[in-house]
Amino acid sequence: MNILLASSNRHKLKELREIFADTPVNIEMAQSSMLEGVEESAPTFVENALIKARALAEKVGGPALADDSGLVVPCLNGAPGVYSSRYCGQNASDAENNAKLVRELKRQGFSGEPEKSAPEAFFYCVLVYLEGPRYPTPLMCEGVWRGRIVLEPRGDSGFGYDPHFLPRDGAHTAAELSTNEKNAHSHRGQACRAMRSLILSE
Ligand code: ITT
Repeated sequence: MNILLASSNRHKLKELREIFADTPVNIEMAQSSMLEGVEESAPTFVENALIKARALAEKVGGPALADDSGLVVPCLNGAPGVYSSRYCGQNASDAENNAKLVRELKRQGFSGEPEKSAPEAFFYCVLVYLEGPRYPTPLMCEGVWRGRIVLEPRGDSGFGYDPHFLPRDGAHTAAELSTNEKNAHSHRGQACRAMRSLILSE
């Protein structure tokens, strides 16, 4: 069974594929032309995931999966939130977004010391699976991964804000974990395992 993912983020694809690896489900990335002009214009993750899944389902006339995710920092009023991939501007790199996150936290008075008083944050992920563009019951699964933001980046695996995210009760940032280790705890891992059960039980 092939499922098309409404995403151009190869890191997401890699993480999702690992979780579906021992199932008959094969996740394929949609061609970028299929998602041209799709605007993630809503203020919540779930609405944006539906926008992406529906746009792709309409394009292909069949099933589509979408992931909308991001980092939420309560002391920054929830930022970067749904703007996580474009926190420092439309085509911002991970490095630029991370630098802005550190700047904003320093502006709030955080110095990075001691680490246990680092600002709290969480990663959020919602996966939406639509059987078709007009199908009335999308499958929706979410995951939350709680931790703190360290001002000094550590590790070089993963993507996005991983080098600054220290999971609760963990000694390593998300970027110091292998994909398997990250998936075992992460927001995307949780959402994906729930979605895997739903799709396989259909
Ligand atoms: P698509 O919309 O094409 O799927 P995107 O990267 O723009 O790709 P989102 O709009 O869902 O996807 O934004 C996700 C951003 O949130 C991502 O670019 C990272 O900056 C951040 N993010 C989400 N999950 C993350 C993770 O596991 N580790 C680090 N950062 C993550």
